[in-house]
Amino acid sequence: MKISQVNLYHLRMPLRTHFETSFGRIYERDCLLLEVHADGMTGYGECVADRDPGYSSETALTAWHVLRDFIIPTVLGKDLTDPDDFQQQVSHIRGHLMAKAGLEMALWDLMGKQEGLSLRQLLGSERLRVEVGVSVGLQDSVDVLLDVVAGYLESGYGRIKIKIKPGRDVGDTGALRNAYPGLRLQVDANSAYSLETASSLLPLDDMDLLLIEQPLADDDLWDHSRLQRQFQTALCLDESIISSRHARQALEMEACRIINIKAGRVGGLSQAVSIHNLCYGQGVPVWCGGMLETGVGRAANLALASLPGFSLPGDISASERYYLHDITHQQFVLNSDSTITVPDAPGLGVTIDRDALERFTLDTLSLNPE
Ligand code: OSB
Ligand code: MG
Repeated sequence: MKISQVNLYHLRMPLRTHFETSFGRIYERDCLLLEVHADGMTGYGECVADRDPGYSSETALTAWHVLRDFIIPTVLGKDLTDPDDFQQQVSHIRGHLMAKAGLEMALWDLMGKQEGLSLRQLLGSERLRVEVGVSVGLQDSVDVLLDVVAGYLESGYGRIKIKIKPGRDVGDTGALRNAYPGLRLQVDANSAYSLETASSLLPLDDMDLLLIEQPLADDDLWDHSRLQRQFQTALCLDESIISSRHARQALEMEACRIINIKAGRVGGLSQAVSIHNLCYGQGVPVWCGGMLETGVGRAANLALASLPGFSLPGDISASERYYLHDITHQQFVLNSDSTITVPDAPGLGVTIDRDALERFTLDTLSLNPE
């Protein structure tokens, strides 16, 4: 793949309803779209860094900077054999994993289009539909939460995740458990607790949860292992796992029993697959997390989640749960068995709605070889 041009788009997409986590509420979602030209073909990738450094230290603008000034200049005009070759070329750039993942996704799309294979086929997986759930943000009250969840159950979601934070944990979760005794339910704290304050979460251990996601800080594997010892319920790490090395170390120190895999967080689909392979080999369940992606990133998530080790439902909801208008022509819909069908066409299997793209674009930049 001889990279002849890369175009960057900074997008701001209005969410259908606001999304609130322990680090704040958003009404719109930023991301970058990468358009990579090589050998007369075009590949697309989504960089999931948001406007603010809440979930991650990266933002849409740090990713813009690092892509424009470091990552893209390294590969422009070069003939890359595959995504691993790309990772080698940019290995001197420390961190900025979401920025790297965005470009890597576009290379997967290009490679699939060149070879006439879908991303699912490139990754070698056979599952044609993947089980999904919905991630429900913090709501204004428990009553509103119960209403919102009732709506998603009505739509057919078979697994619910709710966001929690100190003061909005045991009460919200208990109310939901009482209302739906058999519901497949899990919670996500997005690092809102310390080892000391996390003792307030102990009542969750009797609420039959699938898992408790990322209670402590992202850089705190060790205290997660101390906390896991206090719980029967599996802890699941999201923010803390940024490579397959971290995954191995987290499992070795029993800091978690389940891992949430997000390609953006770990530097790309290739690293995401390595983490999957490590966990699959050890019988550790993984599932595919989400970053409120557009149709581009959602297509990649579906292909990733079709790998056999993804044994828990992913945070991959239907397009209409996120956006009134998405930037892909393809709209992902929920099947009646709480699954979404994995795209079939070459590469990511999506095409870009140029009118929608234009509508949501704040800034663009076109980079060409010198
Ligand atoms: O922690 O999983 C998270 C969204 C943005 C940032 C972090 C997280 C999330 C979600 C939403 O939970 C998952 C989705 O539906 O895309
Ligand atoms: Mg999470």
